[in-house]
Amino acid sequence: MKFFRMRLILALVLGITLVSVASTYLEVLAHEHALRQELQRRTAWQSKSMQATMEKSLAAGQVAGTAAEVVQLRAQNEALGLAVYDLQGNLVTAAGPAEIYAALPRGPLNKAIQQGANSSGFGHQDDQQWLEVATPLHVDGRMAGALVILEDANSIRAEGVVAWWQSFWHTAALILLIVCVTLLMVRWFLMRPMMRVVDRLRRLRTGETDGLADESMADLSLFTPLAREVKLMTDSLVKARSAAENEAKLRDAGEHRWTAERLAANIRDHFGASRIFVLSNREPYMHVLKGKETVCTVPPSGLVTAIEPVLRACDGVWVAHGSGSEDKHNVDEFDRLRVPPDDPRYTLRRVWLSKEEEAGYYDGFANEGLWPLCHTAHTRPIFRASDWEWYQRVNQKFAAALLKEMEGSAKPIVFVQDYHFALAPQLIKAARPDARVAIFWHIPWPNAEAFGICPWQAKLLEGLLGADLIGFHIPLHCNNFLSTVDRVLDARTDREHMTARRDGHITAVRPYPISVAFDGSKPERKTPPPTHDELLKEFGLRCETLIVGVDRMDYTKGIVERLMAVEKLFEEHPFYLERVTMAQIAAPSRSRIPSYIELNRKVKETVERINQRYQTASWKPILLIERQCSHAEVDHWYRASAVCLVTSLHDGMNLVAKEFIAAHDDDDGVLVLSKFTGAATELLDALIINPYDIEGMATAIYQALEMAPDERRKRMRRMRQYVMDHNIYRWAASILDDLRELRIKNSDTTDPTQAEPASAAPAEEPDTERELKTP
Ligand code: ADQ
Repeated sequence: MKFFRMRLILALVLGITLVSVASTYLEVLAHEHALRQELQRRTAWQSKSMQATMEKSLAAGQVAGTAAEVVQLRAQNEALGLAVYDLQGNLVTAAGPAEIYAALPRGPLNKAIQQGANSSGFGHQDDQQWLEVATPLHVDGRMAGALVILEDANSIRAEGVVAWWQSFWHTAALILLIVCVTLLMVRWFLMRPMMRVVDRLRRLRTGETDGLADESMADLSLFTPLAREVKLMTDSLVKARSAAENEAKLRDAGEHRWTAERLAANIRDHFGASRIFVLSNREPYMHVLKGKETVCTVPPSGLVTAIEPVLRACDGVWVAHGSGSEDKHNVDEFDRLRVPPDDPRYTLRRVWLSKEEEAGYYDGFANEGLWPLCHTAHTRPIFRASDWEWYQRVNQKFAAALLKEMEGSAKPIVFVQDYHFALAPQLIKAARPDARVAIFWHIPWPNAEAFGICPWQAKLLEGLLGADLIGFHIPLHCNNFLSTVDRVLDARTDREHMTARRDGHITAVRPYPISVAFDGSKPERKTPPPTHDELLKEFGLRCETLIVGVDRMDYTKGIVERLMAVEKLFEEHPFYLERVTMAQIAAPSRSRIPSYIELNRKVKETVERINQRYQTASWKPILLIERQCSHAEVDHWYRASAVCLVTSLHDGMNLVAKEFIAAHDDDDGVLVLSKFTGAATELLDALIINPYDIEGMATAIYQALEMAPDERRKRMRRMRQYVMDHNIYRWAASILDDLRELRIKNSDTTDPTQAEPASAAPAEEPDTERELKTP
């Protein structure tokens, strides 16, 4: 450090001195030049003023008179010397130092006589410097000689010396100032942040990681890229260390809980060279404008949480719709980008959709047709032939993009997501029979009669049966699916082994209840989570107990029914007035679709009506927050709420129920859960309700509010343990393990790049043979 400082000081002294000397030299030169010009101009002017007098004196022809004139003029003008020469250059008379006249260069004099014009030049002898100005003299219009004036030029040199001294002191002061400021800056802006980085790295090395990830790196902002790298490295090392500790604890306790790390290790160990490809409508990273800046956001989605560790572990490819406003500006020429942006581990391939494609495939067929078809929520599905056309085309488009990405990958694993891509499994399998294809259907599958409403049900089933494995949340949906296959297609289903066989191809149908990323590790919190008072302060409200509902604004979620149940609670138990508030956090969803616009209106109208009926100046029965919140915000609302209401009219699983449980690390809180959710089959300690029964719901909310603390804790602990043991990592691992366990003749024996389409295999011969582990 000392050596660095010495070198820095030396470099500063040398640098500043060099610059100062060079600039002073040029400055003095310029100043002297200006002074010389000024002296020349002044002397020439004096000479001109004496010229007439001297010419008159010469014309008189009396040397004595001329000499007297010279003496007088020299005295008047305070000149160093004054002399008159004849035409031959001989001195006629002079006043001033004789030794100078003896040494005077003849150049200016000769030039003046020969050219008949003023001439000048500087000269010096010993310490004396002078300016010599020779002016021609005429008598009767003819050249008669020259007048030479000598001016003292010593002052010019003296001024130069003064300038050098000034520069010296100036430079010295500057060096002192700059060295001090630089040393201070080095200390404040370089050494201090560096010492912090060193301290962080030391703490990482020695395992003192408490609160390390939360510490701000703001004072490293001068070195933004370095700060970012250090922050990322710290975060990932802290995570890795805590994951390793967690794993060790689990091993020690003989537990086999799934974690992101265990999932990643499982994928790496078992999938070998096989690459994993995911197809979903929603992308895991989205580029959007925030103010004037482009930011990369992660949509809050359980799916992203589940699939990310898988793709990260095996450097897979995720094909999805590029729906962010800035997405197109953030891909390469093949519409790909490496993600996560800060720590690239896998490839995101974006597929672009036109407005018509989005309207027909997404809004139309998927969300106005299949969504209400699969949810028994009494909203009539709308099937338009044009939407079906778009749905087919878009499925082909995504399948083509996926197949392109799969080129050159041996025995690829394909994991298709949701009801947006029912046709993709068949399209993919036909082109790449060596691929293992699974699809997970995130919404319910209704009974065969209900599904029969869809005019293209056979095509949808054929598309799905292209997959080797179809996953639903619960066994009921699997059974409904197999019944639909039985009823619609010429296929053989096997309820014992849960398979459907068609054209020699067997598809396994299994339940995989989806879950949340909860592995029991303590949430990283810089400060204690906000209380309900702190959360309500922003809205100018107060209450004693908070109830929460978190949903996409969707008619399947039973939001209006829930609001009516809360109203009923206040009607029947006015004690809760001004004591209990229900916060409904509703993320806008599918807002171009008429049934969603209508729901939005109805929810607002109901909230206003109930609030007008009961609200006071600082309390409201219902607080409606209509926006998409960050995961952390949602987590704060869960944590601050004593009761969570999940009242879906029909729901595949419902992740909100599990998120509420995961958030309550205080082991407190009551979940009121609709019996029409997949979650109700797992979370047996919730208060199970029928959302169509408003009174029953109100009673359950009352029970939740009145439940004894011990009872609440007992139930919550049991549910937390269940969700921890059945988390999202277990979900992903089960599906991928089952898919791996399938023994597909094509993929096990054929060179994948040479693989024949499935349809080319003889129909009678069993070309697939499977054994599935029990999930
Ligand atoms: P969804 O119908 O979207 O999912 P759900 O499972 O409840 O329903 O998941 C909603 C997610 O969105 C949750 O993670 C929740 O935190 C988040 N969310 C809701 N409102 C939000 C808000 N205002 N701000 C921020 N985040 C919000 C479909 C099926 C479900 C199935 C899932 C997963 O309909 O049945 O459970 O897929 O398979």
